Amino acid sequence: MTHYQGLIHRYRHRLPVTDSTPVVTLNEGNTPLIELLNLPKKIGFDGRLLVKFEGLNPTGSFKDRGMTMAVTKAVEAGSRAIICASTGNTSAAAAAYAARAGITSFVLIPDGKIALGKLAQAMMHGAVVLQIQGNFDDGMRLVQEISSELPIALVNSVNPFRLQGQKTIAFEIIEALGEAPDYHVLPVGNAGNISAHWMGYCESTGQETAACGHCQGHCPYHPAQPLATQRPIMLGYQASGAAPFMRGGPVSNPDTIATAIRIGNPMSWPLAWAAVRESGGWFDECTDPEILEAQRLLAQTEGVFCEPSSATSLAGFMKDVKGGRIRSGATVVATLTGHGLKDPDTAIGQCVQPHRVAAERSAIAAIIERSL
Ligand code: AN7
Repeated sequence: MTHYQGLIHRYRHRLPVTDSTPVVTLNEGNTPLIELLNLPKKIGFDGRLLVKFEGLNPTGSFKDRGMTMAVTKAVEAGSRAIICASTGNTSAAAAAYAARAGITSFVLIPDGKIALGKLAQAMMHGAVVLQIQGNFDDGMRLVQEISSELPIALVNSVNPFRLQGQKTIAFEIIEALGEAPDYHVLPVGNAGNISAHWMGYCESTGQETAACGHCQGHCPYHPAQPLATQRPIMLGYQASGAAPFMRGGPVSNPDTIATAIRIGNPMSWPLAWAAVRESGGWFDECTDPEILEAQRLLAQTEGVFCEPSSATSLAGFMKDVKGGRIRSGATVVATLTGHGLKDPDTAIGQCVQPHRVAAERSAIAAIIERSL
């Protein structure tokens, strides 16, 4: 077969798999890198701004990159069940890849605090859904305890195979641009993704990173020749109500409308700090109104609909452009981590509501004339 078959097939020489590994894939990865044409002008940025639209993965988020690896390795090791805690997207991906593999998935989600589309996905793919009376951090603690006692594979990003899959985003960006960008901006929740991006960029330039020391020996996968000459400056943005990296330690009652990143005690704390420190970058935070504003601006000026958490990358970037912290003329890539359709409630709640109008030509024409 010659058609695209997912990131494990595409990058098998740079991932911890062998020819006999039973690959579980939904053809994830290979997402579009879209250059923004209108938004940069609007915010007064004179460089290039491109978005890597991870919302176009099979379950609508970047989690599919990690989940193809985690479930593949779980099946290879003989697991019949997987478990995760999730703010929504991990549970959707875990449920889908478990269905694909024919194994059982258990997902712990915070009661009432996950977007509707994600809940629908976990249920539809047949996961055993446990809505806990607690937040993501409580769920994370519980799944670590349970997976250490029962024969169930833990597929949160503390599983090193998750980051191995997610690092492939950097490979795709370098291939598309012919070089790494000057800056890479992304939202930070549990902090696995920023760590994985950095691992991918470091491997592509042949450089070592703290992440190598934590992936259980699975990153001697540097290509023979470096594929890029530079690594980007990594900028990680959090929601103000859930910003442990800004507070210097865990936050006990995280809250934000961007429910995907409603996380107070990120698991990849040291790796994320290493990414920011080694790249000369920084963390910053955005308020909920700033996040929603960025989500709307992107949707309405570029036709790209991401979920609120994903828009945190643009909200933060816009703030840093305004503050003069971004070099003039730079090439910037923003990861849009999930699709806007995941969270229809938040989208509908912040937009101009539909006109309610009689099914009559004159009434409709009147509204059109007013809006032209
Ligand atoms: C859309 O699904 O943690 O910093 O349990 O869904 O790697 O955690 C989701 C995280 C950003 C943050 N954007 O990434 C989960 C979960 C979206 C997300 C993040 C998430 P990390």
